[in-house]
Amino acid sequence: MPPLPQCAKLAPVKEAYIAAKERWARKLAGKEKPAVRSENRLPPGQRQVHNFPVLDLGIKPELPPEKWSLKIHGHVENPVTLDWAQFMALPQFTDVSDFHCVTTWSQFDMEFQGVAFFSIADLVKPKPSATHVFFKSHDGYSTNNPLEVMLDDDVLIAHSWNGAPLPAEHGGPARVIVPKRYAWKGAKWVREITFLDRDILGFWEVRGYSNTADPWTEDRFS
Ligand SMILES: Nc1nc2c(c(=O)[nH]1)N[C@H]1C(S)=C(S)[C@@H](COP(=O)(O)O)O[C@H]1N2
Ligand SMILES: [Mo]
Repeated sequence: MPPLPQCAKLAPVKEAYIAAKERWARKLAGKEKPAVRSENRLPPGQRQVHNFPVLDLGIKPELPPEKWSLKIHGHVENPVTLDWAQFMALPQFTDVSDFHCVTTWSQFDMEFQGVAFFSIADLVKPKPSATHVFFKSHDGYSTNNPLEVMLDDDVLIAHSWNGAPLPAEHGGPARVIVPKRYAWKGAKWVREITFLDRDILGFWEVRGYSNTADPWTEDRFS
């Protein structure tokens, strides 16, 4: 019997991380074909809009870039706190994706530019124990996602939208975008990212919203 391939011995998250890294290498080299989208791009129960509504907790933090920082820590080898210049010096990534809000509006073909979450992970190097990621924002908001979800090749921390700096009401100077989840899974005005060895529920997740938040199965409430 041939020996098991090396990856079969690795923890599942480690395998997911390596698979994501390979996908990213292909994508950044321009070799990755765009992901096959569903025939019908509109998830069930959603309607398409052509504006970009604003949803927040009634607080709009004022964050000039010189006051901005992003702390990234937890179960990682290299915890960092990035200032704006350091964040902007990371590899830049542009991706067009659809945006689905749980309040039933979807907007197609949103062009976001920023830093791929994968580049962030590559910088801080998650330990094998890291399984989940928790986000904290300047308005007191928080949300959480499995690390595997965050390593998808359309997930980014966006600083620009349709070629212009992300407006403050949409989370500027920088927000998280997780296209395959309802939009509450993407923290606006993100200030802290913690890699965890377990799941911790965020602001809406403790208030009855689904923890998985998959628009295609209408996974809205828990
Ligand atoms: N910091 C922060 N992030 C947040 C929210 C929030 O209130 N505060 N609302 C979430 C929800 S419910 C949605 S639908 C989207 C809305 O983003 P938008 O206002 O840019 O449309 O942001 C998500 N991220
Ligand atoms: Mo939302």
